[in-house]
Amino acid sequence: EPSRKFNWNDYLSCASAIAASIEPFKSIKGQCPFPLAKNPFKVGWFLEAIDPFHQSLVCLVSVAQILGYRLRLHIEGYPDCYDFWVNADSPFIFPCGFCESTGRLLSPPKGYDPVEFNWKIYTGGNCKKVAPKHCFAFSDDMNKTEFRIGDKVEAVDRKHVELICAATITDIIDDYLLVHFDGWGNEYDYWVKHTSAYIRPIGWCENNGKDISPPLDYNSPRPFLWEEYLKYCGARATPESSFKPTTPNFQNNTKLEVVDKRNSMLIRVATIIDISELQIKVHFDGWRDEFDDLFDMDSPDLHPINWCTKTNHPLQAPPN
Ligand code: MLZ
Repeated sequence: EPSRKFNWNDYLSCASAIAASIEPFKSIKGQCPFPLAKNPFKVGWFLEAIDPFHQSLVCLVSVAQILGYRLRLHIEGYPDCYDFWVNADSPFIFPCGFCESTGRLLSPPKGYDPVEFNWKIYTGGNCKKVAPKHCFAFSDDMNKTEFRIGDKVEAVDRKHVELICAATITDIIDDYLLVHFDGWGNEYDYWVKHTSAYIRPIGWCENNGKDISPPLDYNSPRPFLWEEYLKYCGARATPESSFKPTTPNFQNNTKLEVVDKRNSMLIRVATIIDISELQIKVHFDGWRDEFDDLFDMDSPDLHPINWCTKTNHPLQAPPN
């Protein structure tokens, strides 16, 4: 059991290293970066979740595995290779019936028609149960932001962070926004907190001397002119005053606990080795540099030291 043997105090003093401050984690996870409650979920329970591979979709999932405060979710009707891990307080998981009661279309298990599919029949015909509502961190579906669905913004493409593109807010849940890139497929869509530095008001690129990626499907005059495009779409730009971009203040050369994306079940001892405007680069202690990995600043897979111990999750100690 690597988690029992590994002791952060000894490790930090031996390496004369310092732990990452918990401040940046607060700006990602909220006031308390360490969960106060136990993981309330049980293996086999059904719930609804944002599909991490196609974030505009909410799909029916079941809990396949529980590890400390994390869950491995299985997308019903799809192979296990699409299983994914979330924290139990993820804002992107919902009780069964969420889509139905909020006017969204649930993505059904493979082979079912999205309109005909009835989650009650599907989950009732099985010995699994639906996860009770009190398990979920999300409280309601209210828009807690000044953004409106249909608003135009400039947004960073998470898959190509060097690009800032014309985008539309296509859904809102609580204080999270769904970003869609105009003219592009939904594989680039992502959810982001409304205070994120990934979204900017229109005109931001121009004011900051950066090129904007124009909408793909718009025969734009060169250079791309937002004013004309807004008129063409009949859309509103979110007012600049509604943006409150915050950047977590991570520090170089500090230690933390990080999910290994090559095997997301594992959380490893790691060091921040580079910080850019939107991402941090992490080195996994004891591993070769080729395993260094980039994480978005708001990634739910970055944790302060002792997160694993406090949440009863194994921590992979650096190999000797
Ligand atoms: N080179 C890539 C860039 C895609 C950028 C999409 N931005 C929303 C391509 O052309 O596929």
